[in-house]
Amino acid sequence: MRSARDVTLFHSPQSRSTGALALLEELGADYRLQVLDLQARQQREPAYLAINPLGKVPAIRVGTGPDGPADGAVVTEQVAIFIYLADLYPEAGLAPQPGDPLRGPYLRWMSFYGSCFEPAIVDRAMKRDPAAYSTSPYGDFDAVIGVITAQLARGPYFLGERFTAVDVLWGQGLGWILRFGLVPRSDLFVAYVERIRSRPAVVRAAAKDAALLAARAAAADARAAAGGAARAAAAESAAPPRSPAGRFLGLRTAKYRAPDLARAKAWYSEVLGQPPYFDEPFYVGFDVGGFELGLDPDPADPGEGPGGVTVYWGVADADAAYGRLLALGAREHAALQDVGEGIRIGAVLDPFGNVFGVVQNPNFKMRSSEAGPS
Ligand SMILES: N[C@@H](CCC(=O)N[C@@H](CS)C(=O)NCC(=O)O)C(=O)O
Repeated sequence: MRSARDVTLFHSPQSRSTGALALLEELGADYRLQVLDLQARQQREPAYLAINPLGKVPAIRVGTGPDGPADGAVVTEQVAIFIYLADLYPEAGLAPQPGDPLRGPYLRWMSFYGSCFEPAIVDRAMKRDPAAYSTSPYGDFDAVIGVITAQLARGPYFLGERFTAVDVLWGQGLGWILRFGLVPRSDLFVAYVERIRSRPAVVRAAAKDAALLAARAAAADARAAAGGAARAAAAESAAPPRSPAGRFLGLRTAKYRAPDLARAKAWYSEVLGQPPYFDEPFYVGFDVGGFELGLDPDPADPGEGPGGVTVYWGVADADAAYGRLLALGAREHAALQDVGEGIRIGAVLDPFGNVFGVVQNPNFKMRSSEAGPS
């Protein structure tokens, strides 16, 4: 059976498509997810390039039933998807309709996101100057931020008192760039992002993403265990038997003490720019590029022992990461220093007294995700 409301979202957790997922939740839509693993480059496989030749998420396909051919309408680009979906569910009231005086401002702020804000943010993230004012699609960065600030100062939402699909788009976009330190952390932006992020639909979307990532990590662990068993079996036949118990497999988890678990969870969610994948009153775990950062509230935990251990988390830009940690309330523990060969290393004290290290090491390539945020 086909229906104009039969929506498939091509999605990758914690990417731009999370905004579209949150919108589907806000709309109360009945939708299917087709999940792509960007790190595994599934977005560049022919099957997906047939949906979006640019190999980007989000994309939606509409009007194709579960058994029908893949001939439904395809929409790509966040802004187009948002406009399309919010109009598809007019009863949700998230899209002022033609004739409504807010329709113009609604379309303006939707488009401003894609045609001004994102280009400005990308240039800023790449530390690039914009093109000449007359050529640049956004003018200059400060002007863009000034325009958004002025608009948000007028009400809790982009269209004043009325919450619309525009806010789902901007709540997610501003949330990401606050986390990456690309815009000034003004009270106005922080409060706006929190207002949108705490909406039940947006929380549901974040929880779905966390569950998808946890399932992906569990599948990867199972594959690694199966591969390890196969390698061990092969090695066993060629070499004298040795106990697997003593073999080290690499770093898995760095556990930090967190007597105030709620505060530590909030702080590390901010620092890492992601929610935990494991969240229980007795332990909170974050998946950091395949390694676990754990928070342990147990005051009886003995910690690292007399010698102490400092775990250094790999970063692409140690100065930026260190500065951001300080801006988020960490204190300097070991000043950032250049130890040769382009390696920069330093450590801060997190607000709970743990030593938290960062290292930028161009010579040390990990197998896990050194690709930046998608
Ligand atoms: N113009 C697109 C941009 C989408 C985009 O860049 N998506 C990223 C995820 S945040 C992506 O799919 N990256 C995969 C890749 O480039 O390989 C839109 O507005 O939807």
